[in-house]
Amino acid sequence: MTLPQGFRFLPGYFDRAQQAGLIDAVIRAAQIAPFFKPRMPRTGQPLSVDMTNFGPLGWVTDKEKGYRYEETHPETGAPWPDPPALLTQLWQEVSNYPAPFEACLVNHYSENAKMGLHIDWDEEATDAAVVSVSLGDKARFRLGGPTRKGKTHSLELSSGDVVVLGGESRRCYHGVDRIYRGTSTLVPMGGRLNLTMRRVTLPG
Ligand code: MD3
Ligand code: FE
Repeated sequence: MTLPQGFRFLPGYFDRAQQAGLIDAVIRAAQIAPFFKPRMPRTGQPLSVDMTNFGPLGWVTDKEKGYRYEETHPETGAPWPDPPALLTQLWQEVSNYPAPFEACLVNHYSENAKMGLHIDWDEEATDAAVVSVSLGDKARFRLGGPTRKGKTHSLELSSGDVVVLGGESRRCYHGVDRIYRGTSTLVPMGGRLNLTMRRVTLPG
């Protein structure tokens, strides 16, 4: 299978010191904006990851209102913390988008967490790439095509890797099948952190 157009894999983009700095920023942000348990629309079924966000907007989901972006934390009502400068810089370097990202979703995967195949489609600015940073334990990432059926491609994502999902890849199904426990010692609470930067509203 050939990878979709617009998909870029940048392994080892961040060195170990930068990875540690980003993890530290997440832990400090989580003191202001604690990790919350996202729940599926209607059923209220919990996702296996925990989440928080950086930036003017944050992605949230609950039983009552479903998937959406909000300016404030669902439990504290406070604005999301500012993103670390390194992420703003990364977006400028790789997104090729003329406006800054608005949301940086932080997913925490403990050893048994996974994310089923889905498409990210809650943004108006679907012309903007999604930029992802992996930190901590390795994960098996799966990338499919624009329909749920059809072939998928598996990729191991390691701490410090960056993935840019632009062009056609932005509309592709993807998910995380498994976490390889204990493959990194960088995350104090263990497991894997994934940061995804997204432009939500159309600029201008
Ligand atoms: C491909 N996160 O938060 S990041 C998500 O590792 C999400 O936590 C995964 O899927 C994770 O929505 C995968 C890579 C990624 C992010 C967004 C995409 C791949 C994507 C959007 C479209 C296509
Ligand atoms: Fe996604």
